[in-house]
Amino acid sequence: MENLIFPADFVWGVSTSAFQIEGAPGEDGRGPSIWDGFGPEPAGDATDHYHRYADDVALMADLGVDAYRMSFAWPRVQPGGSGPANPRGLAFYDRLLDEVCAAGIAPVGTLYHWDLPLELEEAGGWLNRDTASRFEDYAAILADAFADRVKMWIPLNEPVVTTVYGYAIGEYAPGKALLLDALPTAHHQHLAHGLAVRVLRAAGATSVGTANHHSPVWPASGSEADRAAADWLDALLNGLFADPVLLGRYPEELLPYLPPDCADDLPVIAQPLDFYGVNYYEPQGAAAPGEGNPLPFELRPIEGFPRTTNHSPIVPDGLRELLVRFAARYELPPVYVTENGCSFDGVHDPERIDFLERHLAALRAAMDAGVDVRGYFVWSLLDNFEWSKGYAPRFGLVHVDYETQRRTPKDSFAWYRELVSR
Ligand code: GBH
Repeated sequence: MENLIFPADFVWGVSTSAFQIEGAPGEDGRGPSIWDGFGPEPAGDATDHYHRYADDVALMADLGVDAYRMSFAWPRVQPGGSGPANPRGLAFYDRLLDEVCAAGIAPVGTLYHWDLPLELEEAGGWLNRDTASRFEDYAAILADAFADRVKMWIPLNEPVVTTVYGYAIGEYAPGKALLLDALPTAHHQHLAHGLAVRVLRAAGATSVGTANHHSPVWPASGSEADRAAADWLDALLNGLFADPVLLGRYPEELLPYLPPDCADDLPVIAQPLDFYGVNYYEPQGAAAPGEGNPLPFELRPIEGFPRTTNHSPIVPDGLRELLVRFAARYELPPVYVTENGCSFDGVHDPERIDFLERHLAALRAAMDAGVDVRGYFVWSLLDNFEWSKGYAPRFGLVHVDYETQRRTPKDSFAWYRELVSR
């Protein structure tokens, strides 16, 4: 830890998302979302944060973090995804934000972390351009209600994951396997982002950014064909989600898969941001497509690194590589790592401490190379519902016993507390 020297005003935080922790699916008028009942293990009560939020804020106060990144559940705020706000849904976030602020912690609010109101999915979800307009209305409700307390705003979490896992391969809700026909969902999410940025600013929000998932893409070999495949996958996973926002254009090779008039929306999409939030977990391998593969690439696992219980290769330097590359390619606003973390079992979790330590050293190296990084958020405060993987992977600094909902801070919690207090 001694080597991890960060600026005095560096923002230390933790991240969560509504659906992964709240539970209380039918309470106070919350509508159904695409994730209710999706996947092999339903979320059910999750960590019951909806009722235990005060305990969880107390844990964060004890942890000593500067900021808390959470998300609002759209189906609590607008049960069917449109129309007037549900006052009881807003009241929960009102109580939560007051509690967070009273603890001296800055709330960072994500408007959308994947729990789309089911009614909107039935109308086409993110394949439907109109969902972006619905999102604009939703953003206006949250902006009016909470711009006085939320310090940093993030319209959408990881639109790449919605496009790829939700609509292209169907591992995540809504479970569509459209392959490259999923790409219009990227454009509609970008439009939703841009419309929300405008609405948030109009309501007085002074810090609006992103939480984009990015991965360095590594070719399986030095061959021309593998490198071309890696470039294509890089355009899909990184360029498609960063270029429109930061450069005001789409990667050339993806234009055939996007709505024909998408360029008209780029001025709304490319509004200047106050920060660029990056979620980093692991690099992605790519190789030239084999016989019969309709895609221009093939995914390859990254070999030669230790893995988490969720089978992610642990590659701390990928974070430095990614940030340095981004800073060279784009004129970035201040950067925040809005998520980074790992799944390991047990309350004694030296593996997580090692993971965080090494990723922070890589982050420090990126800063030494000139990248303007202002903060870092651990994914996650609590063990929680890990989407299609259910409750098996444990990402928390705090252990949750799902039988009793008892919270137990892990060794990594004590380690992070020490780090952020220096
Ligand atoms: C983040 O996604 C999410 O923002 C967060 O909600 C999540 O809990 C966290 O990572 C930890 O995973 O093998 O089909 O189950 C990171 C990107 C993309 C990583 C999908 C896991 C596995 C898909 N994620 N991937 S699957």
